[in-house]
Amino acid sequence: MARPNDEVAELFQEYADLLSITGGDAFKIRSYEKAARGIGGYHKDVSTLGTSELRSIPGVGASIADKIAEYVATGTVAAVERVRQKVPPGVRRLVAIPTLGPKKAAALYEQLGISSVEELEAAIHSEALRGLKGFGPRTEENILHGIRLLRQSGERVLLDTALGLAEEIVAAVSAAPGCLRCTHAGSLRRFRETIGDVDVLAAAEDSGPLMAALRDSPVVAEIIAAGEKKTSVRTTEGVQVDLRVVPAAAWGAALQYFTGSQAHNVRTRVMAVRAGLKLSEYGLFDSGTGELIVSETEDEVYGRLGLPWIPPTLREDRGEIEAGLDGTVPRLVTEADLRGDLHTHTDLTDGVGSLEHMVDAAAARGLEYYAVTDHAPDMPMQRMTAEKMLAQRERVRELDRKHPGMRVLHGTELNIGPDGDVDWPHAFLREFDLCVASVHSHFTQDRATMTRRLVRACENPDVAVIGHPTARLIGRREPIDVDLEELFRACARTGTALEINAQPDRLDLRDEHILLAKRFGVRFAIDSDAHAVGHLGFVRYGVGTAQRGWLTADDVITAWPWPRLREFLEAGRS
Ligand code: DGT
Ligand code: CA
Ligand code: CA
Ligand code: ZN
Repeated sequence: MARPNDEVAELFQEYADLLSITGGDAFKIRSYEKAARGIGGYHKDVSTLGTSELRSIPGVGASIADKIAEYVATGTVAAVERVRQKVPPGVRRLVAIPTLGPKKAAALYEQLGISSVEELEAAIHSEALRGLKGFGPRTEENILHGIRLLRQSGERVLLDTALGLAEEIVAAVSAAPGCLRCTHAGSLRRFRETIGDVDVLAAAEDSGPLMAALRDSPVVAEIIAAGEKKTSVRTTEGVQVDLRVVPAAAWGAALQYFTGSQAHNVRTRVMAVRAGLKLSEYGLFDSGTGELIVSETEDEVYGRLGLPWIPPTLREDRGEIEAGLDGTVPRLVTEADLRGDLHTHTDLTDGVGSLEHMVDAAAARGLEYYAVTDHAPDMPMQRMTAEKMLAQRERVRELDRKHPGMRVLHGTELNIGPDGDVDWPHAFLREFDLCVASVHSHFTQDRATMTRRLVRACENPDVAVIGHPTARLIGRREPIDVDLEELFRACARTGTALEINAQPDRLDLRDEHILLAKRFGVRFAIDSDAHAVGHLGFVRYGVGTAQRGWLTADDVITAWPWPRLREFLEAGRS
């Protein structure tokens, strides 16, 4: 996704929060929130659009289009700056606490003068919030929990933020004179779900121009350290980036070293020693003569250690070394293996793309099948009805005819109720091509109740996929408490797939749980859960996560050809 869109979306969301803190008009607040979603999900870079085209973005009218143009031209929006002046930065930070929100933040500031997370914590402990309207003991507990979550997610950023940043920096460094190679390494190359800092590696004889290219990048806010071998900077978004430059002859060894993980590297270093070699950040050396062994590729490095090349997503010391020695490293599922997407939304519910637009974009990605799965009625704010669903189905059937190369499926995302029931009766559900079912409420049930609830959903013959199975939001909401092994057994027994939801703030199921589920014989659906055209590409994060769970294309139903998937769906229903 284009970065200017993200910047503008974030700015408008901040504006909505600020307006809400300062008691702004509710309609205006909602319209900026809606515009933020529309812009964030829009498929074209807003900095390249004229005002009339800006107005065709969902949620963008004349005045918002002007503000986008103002931002593109000047880098700021005067109206946002004005309201920023009125609210201390500490109060804005309060809004970032999960479950707090702008209204409560405003009340805390106005009535108690609380203007930082630390002050809020102290106020709760000294019971200063007691008697404040809308703040019971339960709220206090939620706020403290929210503060803990905020601190846990700490300085780590989500995959899409880190990857967007890395791509921008790799492009800038690659364009510098004398740059022979450049790529990102570290946890980002391993597709860990959150990224501490972004590691970029380059090869050149002379590192000077490459380091300069990084320092001069417009995303850099601060230079932490500038050396000949390594430069560290902090970006405007607060992310640290380390650039290391090595000679081309050491590229393979350096890339292997800086990709990590540390646990994996400990294993490879020991193997090197046993082979009479020394493997370090400076290269691969003969430990007798101290001579640098030319190792321009990782392939050569692993080869010297008696191993096949190991995919970065496996490098966590979770058995990949043993598999390498045995010759049993799996052929991992790749993005090119994916044939379809089984969980997506449109503007009929909370998406921002129209049905036609979403389907066209899916076809342009070359998908073989694509399911539209808008929310079901038990999620009240979506205002879904059976009539709307049936009307959408007609349009889906038409689009299916319009795209002979792609099967357009009509599905829905059901809500798994507190007892495991779903929205509609069987007679209505069986007319869908498939149903995804997800937990969207009652997140805090005890483990036994939650487990029974999910197992019942699996046992429902119309439910083909459990969406975002643990319902976590990274850094914002804990996973539900469920007996995973019980759930995995139920999935395997009933032929229900578990989703690997590829939204970067979900990645749910996560890697370790995927590894475990696979042992129970569970199948997986890598889905974008797209709410906008620009989200369809999120599947790359789902694939990275699936790889970290050691999955092959055979484990992933969205990598299966349609006839095999159809059989799976039918078998689950009989
Ligand atoms: P992060 O940044 O916390 O998300 O995780 P990584 O894995 O990117 O860790 P980072 O940035 O500290 O270092 C990048 C890679 O460099 C790491 O995966 C392995 C390697 N590395 C860094 N420090 C050490 C070390 O002290 N020993 C070894 N063996 N490897 C290291
Ligand atoms: Ca790192
Ligand atoms: Ca680093
Ligand atoms: Zn959902």
